[in-house]
Amino acid sequence: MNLKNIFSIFFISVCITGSAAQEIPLLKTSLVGNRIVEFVPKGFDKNKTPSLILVSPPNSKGKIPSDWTLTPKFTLKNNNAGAVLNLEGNISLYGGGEVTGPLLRNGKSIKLWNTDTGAYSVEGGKRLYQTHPWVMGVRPDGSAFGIIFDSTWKAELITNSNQIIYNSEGSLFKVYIIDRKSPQEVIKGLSELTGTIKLPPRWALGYHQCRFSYDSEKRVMEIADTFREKKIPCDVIWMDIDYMQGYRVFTFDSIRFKNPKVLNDNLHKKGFKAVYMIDPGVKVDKQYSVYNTGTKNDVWVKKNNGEEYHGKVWPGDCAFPDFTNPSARKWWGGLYKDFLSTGIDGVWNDMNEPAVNDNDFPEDKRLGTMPYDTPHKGGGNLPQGSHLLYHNAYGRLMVEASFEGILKANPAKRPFLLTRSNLLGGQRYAATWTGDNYASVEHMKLSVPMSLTLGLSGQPFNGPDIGGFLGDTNGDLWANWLGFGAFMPFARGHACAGTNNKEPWAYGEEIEKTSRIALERRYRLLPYLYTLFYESSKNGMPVMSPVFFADTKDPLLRAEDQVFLLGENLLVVPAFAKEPALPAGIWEELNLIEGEKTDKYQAKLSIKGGSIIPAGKVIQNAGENSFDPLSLFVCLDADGIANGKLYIDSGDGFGFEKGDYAMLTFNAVKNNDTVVIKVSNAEGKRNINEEVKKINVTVLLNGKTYTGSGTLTDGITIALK
Ligand code: NBV
Repeated sequence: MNLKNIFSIFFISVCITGSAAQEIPLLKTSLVGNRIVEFVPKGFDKNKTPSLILVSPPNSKGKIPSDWTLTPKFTLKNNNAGAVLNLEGNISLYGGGEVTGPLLRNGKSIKLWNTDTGAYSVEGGKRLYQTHPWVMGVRPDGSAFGIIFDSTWKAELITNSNQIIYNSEGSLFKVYIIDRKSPQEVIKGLSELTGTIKLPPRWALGYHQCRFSYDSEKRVMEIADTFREKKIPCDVIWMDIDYMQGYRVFTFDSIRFKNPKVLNDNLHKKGFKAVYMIDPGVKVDKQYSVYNTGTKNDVWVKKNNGEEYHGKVWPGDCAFPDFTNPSARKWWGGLYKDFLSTGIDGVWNDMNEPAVNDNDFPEDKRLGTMPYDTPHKGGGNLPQGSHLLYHNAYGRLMVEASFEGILKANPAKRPFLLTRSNLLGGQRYAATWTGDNYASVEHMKLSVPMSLTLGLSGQPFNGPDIGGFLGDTNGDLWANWLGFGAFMPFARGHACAGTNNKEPWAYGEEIEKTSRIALERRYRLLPYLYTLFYESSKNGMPVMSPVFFADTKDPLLRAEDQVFLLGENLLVVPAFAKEPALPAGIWEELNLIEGEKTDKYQAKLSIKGGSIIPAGKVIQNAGENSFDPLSLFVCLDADGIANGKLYIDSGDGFGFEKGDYAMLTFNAVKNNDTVVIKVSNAEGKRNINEEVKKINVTVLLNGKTYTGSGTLTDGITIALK
């Protein structure tokens, strides 16, 4: 070993631990995808650190490219494995999944230990509900790389400007590095390893209204009726824990939610869907069938002495399914059949860090979850292991079980599942929201980088509790938040028990009008949004992207996290944004709804030169026909050309997998004083002649608009005068 090596080992050791750590040599390095390399340290044992992040173990695909430069160093200190990637040059760092703080992650550290953290208060916001051991680096030339630490052990992730450090409290793990020409290509690589979202039902892209809790069937219908009376678009009403009988999961309160089938039918008649909460904790109650069948099927997490582990949650003492065990997952999934047969459309898995209330323990004994040495059974590909290994995967394994059960119960429908806890790769099973935020301007602003970072960490289907969950919300905060929250991938208003009413009409007439405009704008853009979700389900690209995606070489955009892009062609500038760094080039303001321009709360929207954005008409829920007529907004590039896409299918079910969809492509070319727009039905077998009859086109050019209309087949010519 030469002096240089000795120095580097010493340097790594001191940087990681403050005291000496042993460097572990590499056992194997293989190319496992297009510029994706797998690194396996000597001594790695999949029975100690199973992979729960990747879709499946990747196969070796030939030689590592000769220009490959990135190699992690593995370390072990007191049997705790770590890895470090040394960085050269000026690298912008992103990722880490669910994080507080800015989009640009240089000089940050987070704790990977899923935690119920109201108002993001635990450890100053460094520890949240989810685990994403993933960092992406973007070089000055716009090329990028990403690193996955394939481990679920309790850990810390440090993103220094010259090093990415991952220190776990468990055994050795594999590392994957993707090194490609752009951040977009790196995100695609992440999805090649960890999977993509499944295409959600179209209704899930509408606006969702929630509260902890709408506490009776009557109250739920009052809320639903008010949306329709006031003509404020909305697709979903959510049932939080109060619908349950004494907080027992899979039951309904015998007085206040006596007839869930009737309630759900009534909601459906008015064009709403119903989503209900299910927590992992099952009340220990020998009169309760879920507890009894769980016991019979031997599904509960047990302590080292073989007794059932019990922890307090809403219903009091609870037993917890051991989701590491395939038969426990199957049993859990099976519970959804009867439950969903009441007409429930979607499911919300909460408290699945898992969160346990141990406030009656002495302060130094409080963990907020199971003791770390609690054993989990494993089974199938998963070894037996401690809670320290499986805690960060508990929510992810729960949503796998829920997803499979929901799909089995309703095989002809696309599952919609929302989860609070998850793991990198868990986007394969569930959408997410950013937990219990606070009704403050600070948390409103924070919701943008939080959502962006989740999108850069493989989870495009996410959003915050719009308006803020904890604390009272005033009209000004609500309107500001909804003004841009209406363009986030998951758009749901939510409120904690004991706080003020937070529906769009709760703050008086002016804010009600603002809310209607904001949501009408979202609903007009549903065709574009749905197309983005379809593409994301294919290639893993975020739906909501950072503005540096518009020009990956522009250093001024790297830290911008007030404004964001929807897809790559629509810029959203929230009303709160102060001197944001905006991408250069042609961007034309897009107006969709009368009155939006003079409303101080609405985000400003602009279309990128060279693109065509498809839009629908204002509808009250996503089940209505949006394309009567279809609108196209055209913004030409400097050469007078623009292109766009529109994905159309039935909105639910799996017909699209057999070709029942249409992918339209639009192409606009300017010749002297006219713009000619051609539509082609590029992919799919769906006949859309009845759905899309008339097309209205608006060309946006130098701040002016030119309009005209046509049909699918004729092509459209717009005169620029
Ligand atoms: O089920 C009640 C709440 C829910 O509304 C919220 O969205 C979750 O994040 N839940 C947490 C339990 C505790 C709330 C104080």
